Amino acid sequence: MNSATGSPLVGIIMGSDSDLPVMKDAAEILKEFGLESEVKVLSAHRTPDQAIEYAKTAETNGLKVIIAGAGGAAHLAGVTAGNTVLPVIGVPISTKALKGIDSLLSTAQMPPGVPVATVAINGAKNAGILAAQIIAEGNPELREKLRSYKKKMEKDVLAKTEKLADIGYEAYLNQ
Ligand code: RP5
Repeated sequence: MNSATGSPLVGIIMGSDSDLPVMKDAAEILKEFGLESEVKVLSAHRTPDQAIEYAKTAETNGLKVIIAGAGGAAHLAGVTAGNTVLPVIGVPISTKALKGIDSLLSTAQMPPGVPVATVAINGAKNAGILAAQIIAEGNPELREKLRSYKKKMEKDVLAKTEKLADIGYEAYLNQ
């Protein structure tokens, strides 16, 4: 939340509600870091006026980062980036026909001057973490939460490698 306005700092938008099972990962990880987000379905193709309006008003509405997910001819992140100076993180959504390669290329291959920070196909969790890292600039408490998150990942992996060494790979696979 923006402590001055009480409004969310991150906007999570997606081209269809069919993207929600992936995009919810961004909202969930942001919540883990204590950041509220607003979640909306807005399409660059089906609701172009509303998608552009959202991007144009995002800054005055108190948002700091926008995460935009779409699949196929995935133009939502790009159109959003073209209409705001806020950082835009693009999430290419996996597709039936081309497994999300179409989404990845159409999200990432932006023209010079209009960047979209593109994460992996279905990488909504990383989009949320990246948004938190952007917001953490000048926010030592949030920085600390991000540091602890990384520390926990390290601990978890080291515990796994220790167990693997203890019991061997065959027992590890059968556990
Ligand atoms: C894109 O088309 C959406 O982002 C979604 O990934 C894809 C399919 O949309 P639906 O037909 O499921 O609504 O615009």
